[in-house]
Amino acid sequence: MVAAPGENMRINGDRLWDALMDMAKVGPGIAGGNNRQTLTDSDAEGRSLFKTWCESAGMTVGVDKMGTMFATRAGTDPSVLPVYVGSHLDTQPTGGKYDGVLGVLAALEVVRTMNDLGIRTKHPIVVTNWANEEGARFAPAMLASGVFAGVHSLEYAYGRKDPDGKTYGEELKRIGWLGDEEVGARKMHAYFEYHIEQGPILENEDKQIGVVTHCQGLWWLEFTLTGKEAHTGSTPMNMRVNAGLAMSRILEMVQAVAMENQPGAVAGVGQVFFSPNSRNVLPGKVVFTVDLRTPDKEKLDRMRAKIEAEAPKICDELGVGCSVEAIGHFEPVTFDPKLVTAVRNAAERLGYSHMNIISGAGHDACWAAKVAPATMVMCPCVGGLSHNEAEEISKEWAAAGADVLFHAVVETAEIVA
Ligand code: HGY
Ligand code: MN
Ligand code: MN
Repeated sequence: MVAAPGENMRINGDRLWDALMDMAKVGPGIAGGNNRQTLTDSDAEGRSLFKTWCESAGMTVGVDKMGTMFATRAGTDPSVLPVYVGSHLDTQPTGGKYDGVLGVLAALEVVRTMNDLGIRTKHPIVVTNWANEEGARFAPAMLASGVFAGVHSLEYAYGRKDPDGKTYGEELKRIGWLGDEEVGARKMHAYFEYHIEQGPILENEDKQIGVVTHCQGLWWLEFTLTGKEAHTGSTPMNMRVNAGLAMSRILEMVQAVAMENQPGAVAGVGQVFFSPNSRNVLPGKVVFTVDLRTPDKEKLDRMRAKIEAEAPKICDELGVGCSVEAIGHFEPVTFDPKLVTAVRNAAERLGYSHMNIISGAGHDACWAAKVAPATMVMCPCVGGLSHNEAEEISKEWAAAGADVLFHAVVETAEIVA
């Protein structure tokens, strides 16, 4: 066995960048990014393109019953577990070109480079495209990797509905990507995920590589407030049962709870539904999701308890009904120290500046870490901006992280001379 790839071994940055730009043409957004939401026709188109690329690289593609794609490059020893490496091709409705996509296409680039260099490894390599990482259309986020890790049942996942009432199971069948593999039947020797940071730290610290040691935990708390539909013009202020006002006061309270728990806590709301959502009707129902995160488990649960205790008091003052359901959760994650070291050693071997970092965003690696040793590699993004069509990275950043991924994956998969 060769201990590790030579420091001169690098991926083909131009080929990686071309793949990113070609995939970005599938499901374009309206401002230069992407809208390739889970289980839409554009998701299906992106999946087919990715499958073609994998097969051209000599890999065989399997699909499980959640629609997650697994492209396998054989190892020399079929008796050992594969090294998995991947991320997600689905995007936010106003997503960028790199969130998730960089990790999937960099994993493909690792295999393409291994083919170019004639590298054989003891462990197979499996390039993975997890279905529904974003949770934008079907909550919660990381749904398919959650089923894979045994956190969600397949039945729960199939029943998740989008805002139009369509279910995950129906849509997966409709786009023709319902696979036959049992979800979670695959066992992993290790899992790597390469991802843009989606925050400002690496760029501000002028570091090329994030050595991801942890990921912060999350709660998604879906509030349903019940007011009384009434005329916005003729209803006196003292007669209103104003669910919209209650929501705004709850958002202020959520902000205050996050600020009371600095540093290292975030909370906010990205999605609100008013019903009937008519300009001159006070809402009878308001539904919104609080997204709460921190790397500290005790703080995470304490903040959730505070928010869930304060919200009903706010609503009571206004005569508004209040119910809450936790629709998403994962505890803070500690990634595998051995794999974290492999990433750090690769960055050093390749001469890339690097720093330890805690992931602010959630990733499929968080669930993979429940069933296998897992870790991540990060690259900076411009202005720390993500979940915005203006998300941007440099070609050099993309390639540097992919080089580190290549070295860490190939080393873990054990090169056969
Ligand atoms: O919400 C997240 O952290 C991820 O982008 N799904
Ligand atoms: Mn992502
Ligand atoms: Mn995302």
